[in-house]
This record gives sequence, structure tokens and C-alpha cells, in this order.
Amino acid sequence: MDDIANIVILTGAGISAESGLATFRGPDGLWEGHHVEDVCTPEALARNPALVHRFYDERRAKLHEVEPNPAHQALAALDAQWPGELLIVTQNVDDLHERAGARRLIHMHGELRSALCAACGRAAPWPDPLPPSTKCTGCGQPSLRPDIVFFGEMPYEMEAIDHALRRADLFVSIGTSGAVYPAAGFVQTARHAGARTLELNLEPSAGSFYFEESRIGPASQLVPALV
Ligand code: BV8
Repeated sequence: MDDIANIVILTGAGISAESGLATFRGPDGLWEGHHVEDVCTPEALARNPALVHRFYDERRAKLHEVEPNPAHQALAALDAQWPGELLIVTQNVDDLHERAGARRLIHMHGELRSALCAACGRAAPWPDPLPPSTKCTGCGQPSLRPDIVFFGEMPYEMEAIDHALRRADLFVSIGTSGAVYPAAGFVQTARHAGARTLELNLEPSAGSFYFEESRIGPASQLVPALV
């Protein structure tokens, strides 16, 4: 990695699988038990808020039962010692990257541990438990929702992500099926900017074609071997 200065790392549900968190599209994946349009769209939240809250409450409760795995720990160690620019962009809403110690981190699809006020847009730590009457500490409205980027909503910090991708010398994708945009398009942005591209995944993804190199295997083995 001697000619590499700036690194962007994209992670998906696969990096947390070995910690015990379900992925979306694999066997007994989250989308097996729920239709996306019933739990992960603004319309679903308006139509059946109790179902959407239950879907995210169940996943938030699971966070107390799991720990970061060697893949999260390896990325946090790389983040701590890498002298150049480094950005971990996660599609995941769990807190395993930060619990492993990662600092240069963006949650582009939101976070289970955060609540968003649908009235004023203010985010705050999730008030466990969340009785329906819980009011926003900013505007006082009882309009808290999961701080999750639903389908059809703009992911967070896209400008900062795009800037990092255009400056990257190396783009690494870990544990994602490449099924969801705009994240699935990041490899193309990085390639156009001249970055080397590497995919680490349990199986070829929808975007494998765009990567110079794909390594197949579990993240807990591939990531420590990389860093
Ligand atoms: C938007 C919420 C626009 C959090 C999620 C083209 C461009 C832009 C948008 C679109 C486009 N085409 C279509 C769209 C719309 C849509 C989209 O992409 N649809 C898809 C289905 C075609 N995108 C959007 O709506 C996005 N918004 O574009 O807004 C806009 C513009 C202006 C103004 C307003 C709006 C929003 C997308 C975010 C949606 N939210 N989730 C949550 O509930 O968790 S997406 C959901 O899928 C999760 O966030 C998840 O992160 C994401 C991707 O899934 P993966 O992480 O990849 O997980 P998956 O299970 O699929 O795969 C796991 C992989 O790991 C597998 O490959 C497996 O083999 C591997 N694996 C398993 N175990 C291991 C492993 N690998 C290594 N080791 C292991 N042990």
C-alpha cells in the first residue's frame, strides 16, 4: 500500500453478520421477514408507524447482545494509525464501527441509536423506550421517528462522501450486495477518479464487475489480512 495516501471504505450488513446481526438479502435476511415498502419508506411510517417502530425497536434491542468482530476492529486500528485521508462510509445503522473505535466514520443510512424529529429535523439520542407521546427536545412536537434513511430519502453527507471518493487512491467495499444506490455506485465514482478498487465479500456482489479485484470470504478473516 506504499503508493496509497487516501482511502475510502464502504461497509454493508455483511461486516456485522459475524457479530450476529442479520443481513438484508441473505438466508433469513431482514427483508425475508418484512417487505421493504412496509417498514423502510416514509409512506410505511405514515401508514403504520407501530410496525415501523417495532421493526427498528427489535433491531435496536439486539445491539445490547452483540459485539464488534475482528473486521470492525481491524478497520478501527487502520483508522487510528493511517496518516493519510481515510473515511469509513457505512450503510449499516448499528454502532459496531464506533464501538470498535472507528472515528473517521459516516453513517450514510442513519443510526438505530438516534431519533429524528419529523417536524424540525433535529436528531437526538434515541429515548429508550419511546412512548408515542415523547416530545422533541428541540421543538417540543411529539414527532420523533427512527433516524433512518428510508428508500426514497436522501442519504446523509453525500457531498462529503463524493469529495472523499474523488480524492481516493483506494476504494474498498466490504460486506455489501451492491443492491442499493447511491452506495452501489461509489465504486464507479472512485474508479473514474483513478482509485484502485477492491471488494471483500462472502460471495460475488451485483457490482463485482466494477472492481479490479474481488476477494471472497468472511470479513472477519479478509479485513484483518488486508490491514
Ligand atoms: C435515494 C435503512 C434519492 C437502514 C436502507 C439510482 C440512484 C439513486 C437511487 C436509486 C437508484 N436506483 C434506485 C434507487 C432508489 C433506491 C434503491 O437503491 N433501490 C434499490 C432497491 C434498487 N435508493 C434509495 O431510495 C436511496 N435514496 O436514492 O434518494 C433522493 C435524491 C434527492 C432527494 C431525495 C432523495 C436510499 C437508500 C437507503 C435505503 N435504506 N436501509 C436500515 O434499515 O438498515 S437500505 C438497506 O440496504 C440497508 O441500509 C443496507 O445497508 C442496504 C444495502 O444492503 P447491504 O448492506 O448490502 O446488505 P445485504 O444483505 O443486501 O448484503 C449483505 C452482503 O454481505 C451480501 O452480499 C453477503 O454475501 C455479504 N456477507 C454476508 N455475510 C458476510 C458477508 N460478507 C463478508 N463477510 C460475511 N461474514
